[in-house]
Amino acid sequence: MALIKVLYSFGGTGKFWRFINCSRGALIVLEGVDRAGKTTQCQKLVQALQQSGQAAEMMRFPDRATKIGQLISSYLEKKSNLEDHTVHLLFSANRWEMVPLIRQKLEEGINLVVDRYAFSGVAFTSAKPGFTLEWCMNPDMGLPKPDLVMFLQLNPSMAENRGEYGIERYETSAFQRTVQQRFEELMQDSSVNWKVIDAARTIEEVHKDIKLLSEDIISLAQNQPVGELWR
Ligand code: ADP
Ligand code: FDM
Ligand code: MG
Repeated sequence: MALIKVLYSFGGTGKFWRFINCSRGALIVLEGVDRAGKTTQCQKLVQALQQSGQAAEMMRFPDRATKIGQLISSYLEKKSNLEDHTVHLLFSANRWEMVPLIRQKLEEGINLVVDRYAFSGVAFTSAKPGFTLEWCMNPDMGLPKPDLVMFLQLNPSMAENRGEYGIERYETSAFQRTVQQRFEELMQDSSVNWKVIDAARTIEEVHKDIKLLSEDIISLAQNQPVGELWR
């Protein structure tokens, strides 16, 4: 009876066990150019982890639901214009506003699968004229550091074959090619745990690799503190 009460106060056996175990969730990020398959793979990974009994939730950036996210969304939809530095800082602020929630979920033992993070922030803004990588990285320094960043590698011409680009800002092949180059520069940084995934294969083949890498990092991250990005 006492045990049932304890389990009830923890909201279930999963949370109770994680409390006893003191293990945290892993922060897993998927990056890549548009159409590389990030959203598809994030959804499949969360589903697969949940099916194997692991707590997992998806997050995406920009998170268009917040007030800052609404400003960003309107900019991306070309309903409003924002000065380039300003919108870069808004994208970063949109990540910082989620940090308390990210930390809370990780502490609760929930694995977070994130569709884009600061790397998209830097790659997209630094693809504009007059922006250095260094300037773009600054506002995101100190964010919770992902335990693993999987870069879905897809030749921009193959990405174009996956359907017409939409009408949002940045959805042109010339811009996407520059974004790809900036991602390649970011991947030279060995302080981040980058893994390059060949995204030109079938959805299932790509998923298999992503799932294996994620399971490994979930075990590794359990007993390590969350790091600080680019610090
Ligand atoms: P992203 O989030 O990176 O922009 P999506 O996951 O939205 O990419 O996928 C873009 C389009 O390509 C969707 O129509 C999706 O069904 C399709 N797609 C995703 N992965 C693959 C794949 N491995 N092979 C072929 N088509 C894919
Ligand atoms: N994007 C995304 C940025 O320019 N900066 C950022 O920090 C982030 C997270 O927003 F064009 C761009 C990348 C892409 C758009 O599109 C978001 P999706 O389809 O919601 O991922
Ligand atoms: Mg997407």
